Amino acid sequence: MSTDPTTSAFPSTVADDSPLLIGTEGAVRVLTLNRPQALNAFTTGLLSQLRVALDDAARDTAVRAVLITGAGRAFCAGQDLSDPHIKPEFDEHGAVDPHRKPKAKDIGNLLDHYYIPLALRLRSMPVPTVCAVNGVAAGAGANFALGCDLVLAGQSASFIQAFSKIGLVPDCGGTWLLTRLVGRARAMQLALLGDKLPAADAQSWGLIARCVADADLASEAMLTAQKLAKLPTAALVQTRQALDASMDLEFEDALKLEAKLQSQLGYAHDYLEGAAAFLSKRAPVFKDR
Ligand code: T3D
Repeated sequence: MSTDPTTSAFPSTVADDSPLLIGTEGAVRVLTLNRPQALNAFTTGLLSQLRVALDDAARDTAVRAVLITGAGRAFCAGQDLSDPHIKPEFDEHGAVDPHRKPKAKDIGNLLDHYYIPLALRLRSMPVPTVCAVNGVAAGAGANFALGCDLVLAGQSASFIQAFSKIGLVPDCGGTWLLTRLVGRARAMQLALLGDKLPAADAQSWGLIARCVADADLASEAMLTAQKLAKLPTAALVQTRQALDASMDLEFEDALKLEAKLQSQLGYAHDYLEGAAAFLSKRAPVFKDR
């Protein structure tokens, strides 16, 4: 992965100074957060562009996997705290003026209008998603990464639930994701203390799929995305839905959901192709989405 703060490891079809770089390699759409001077922190502009880019990838039937990463030394430092949409009022010493009632800015509105639609869009993508975490992922940046289907991180990357340090609760799905990924005890430790969790520990805790050498991250993430792109997309996406749903289901209801999904998939091209290819000892060509 690139450590040059001005470049990305992947090609892009948009201007180099755009906050979101968009590229395509085969059937993989690559989205690169590109505000390296602010560690790719989310502005409302970047959040909007990201959502539009995910919508485009979802609509484009040639896209069979999405790979998301960051330019420069960080993946994403979460919400840009200098964004005028949320920046609190300070006095000249950088302190909130106790004599002046701060003008209220409802952070919940920011979540309603930007983060919630983005997190829902990511989690409902009709193709698998891979995140290549190339450096620190903090706050909403960490939870956006963890919302992807497969998360790979470079060995120098880290995950920080930075919210408690600024008086907030984990958002962008953090409360839901953390408890499911690492259990309540570790979720509480991450969320309350806000300490940095190195990528190797994130892997051993089960927070992410894999920690790889920094130099291998871009190629490993692309290899993973290309591999996913060749697999039966509809089955992969329904697997995501079934695994997520299973956390709230009784065992028997999970069995019934599996049967319902198999009923649908069993009539689809990809299953017929997969079974036929296996029996005739050839490679399958999947195309359902
Ligand atoms: O409105 C709401 O807040 C609701 C939404 C909440 C969602 C959230 O994501 S809340 C959490 C927001 N994020 C944070 O609190 C993390 C803040 N950043 C950090 O703690 C540190 O920057 C890191 C641990 C991520 C990295 O530390 P380090 O030492 O490697 O880098 P640095 O020197 O702190 O940062 C480098 C530059 O990026 C620096 O700018 P400068 O001084 O070189 O001009 C720094 O200000 C800028 N930067 C880093 N994080 C943010 C940021 N600028 C704006 N917003 C940021 N979040």
